[in-house]
Amino acid sequence: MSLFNKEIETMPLDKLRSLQNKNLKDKVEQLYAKVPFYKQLFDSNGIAPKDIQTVHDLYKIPFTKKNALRDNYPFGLFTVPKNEVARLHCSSGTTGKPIVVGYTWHDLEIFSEVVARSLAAAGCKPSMLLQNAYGYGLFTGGLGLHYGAEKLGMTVLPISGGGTEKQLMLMRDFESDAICCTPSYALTLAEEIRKQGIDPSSIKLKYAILGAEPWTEGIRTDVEKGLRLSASNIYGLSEIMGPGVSSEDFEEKGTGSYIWEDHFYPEIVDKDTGEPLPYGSQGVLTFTTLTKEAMPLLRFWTNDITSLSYEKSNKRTHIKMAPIAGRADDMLIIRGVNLFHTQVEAILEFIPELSLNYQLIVSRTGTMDEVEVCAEVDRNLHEAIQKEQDVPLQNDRFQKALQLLKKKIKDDIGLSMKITLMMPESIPRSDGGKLNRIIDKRKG
Ligand code: ADP
Ligand code: K
Repeated sequence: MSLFNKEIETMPLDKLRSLQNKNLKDKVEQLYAKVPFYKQLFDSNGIAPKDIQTVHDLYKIPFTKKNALRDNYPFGLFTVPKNEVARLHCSSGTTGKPIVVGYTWHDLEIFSEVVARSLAAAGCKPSMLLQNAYGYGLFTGGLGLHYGAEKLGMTVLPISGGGTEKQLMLMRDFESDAICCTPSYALTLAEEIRKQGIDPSSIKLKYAILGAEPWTEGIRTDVEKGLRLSASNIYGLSEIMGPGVSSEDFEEKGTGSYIWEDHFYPEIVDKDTGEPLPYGSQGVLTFTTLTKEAMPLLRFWTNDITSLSYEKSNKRTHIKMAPIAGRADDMLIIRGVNLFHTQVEAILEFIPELSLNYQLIVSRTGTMDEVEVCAEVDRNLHEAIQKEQDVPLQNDRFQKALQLLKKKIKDDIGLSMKITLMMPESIPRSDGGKLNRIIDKRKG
């Protein structure tokens, strides 16, 4: 099947645009009338709702950034009174108060619809059993995947994140067909299966739907090999809806994730100037919600860095986004060079002596910023070498890998980094949620 809503997912672009434009006009009028923040934004910038006729007029509207949600905490951006809100979620604010988002019943319907489309795109079918290892609670992941899977007609195991032993037991006993979690937690599960010597054929998983943090092709390979399944990306954020804003098709893996653009209109803009960028250019992703009722947002600045393209899509007409390189606010600036941890990850993928378990440690001596890459060596090779050598990390093969990593980082990224080889299992793993790959010691 793979397409959950064929009519919408394959709608000709001109028809899709008309639908978007019609909904956009309604949304703008509604926001102007009901949300003081937007009325003020329009008035103070000399924009009237009638100035926004099509998605091509969006550039006239200033961005809505995260601070707008903080300033209007908790319900100031809602278009409806609290008693008309069916559900509230929060996303982890970095400081103090969280970001609050609200959904009407209709919003929850749409949330389920886009997640159902995403699961179908990832290969899931009605009647399959989904082990939902996304966190349940204020985080949008758990409940978001849950209702989407039910809408598709799947059976849901609401196990939530963590509890690896139990995950592995129920996965085998219930013969789960699919699992959703963070990519780093999928790696944890794969590693445990190996370590415990669990017979891989006792695991029936066919599909993994992974998201909530950036990941690269190397991780996909490790997860797919370790769990013997097909792993696809799912992307989203609370402010716009939650997971299911975009998703990969399992038969078109590696060509980007379809954005369900009948509901979420994307733009890519320059991270410094905010200027709209053409398809293919990398910049900050923004979304305008076209159908959301409780808390619609115009040109919401996600801070996520990616690019958009129509070219490679074939099954569906909707636009695709490239994998997220990172969040603009997680981007390290080291001696004038911009750095995302995914860039180091993408290099590690091609060095078989090294695993994808790594951490970047950023520190400052005097005025110089330094990055140290702590890279765990490949476990199998380490085991093999250990039989002949007391200090396997000193082995030539590992030392050559270290030099290669150093050189590739210098060539590809333009930075000299200190490389420290680490023993297998010495770097922290995901215990159920997102994994922090960067330790910034400059922040005290
Ligand atoms: P929180 O902020 O509490 O972690 P959110 O779910 O709102 O909760 O986080 C959304 C953010 O997570 C996105 O803006 C993006 O940075 C990241 N994210 C979500 N899915 C993916 C994905 N598939 N790939 C890369 N990053 C992702
Ligand atoms: K590798």
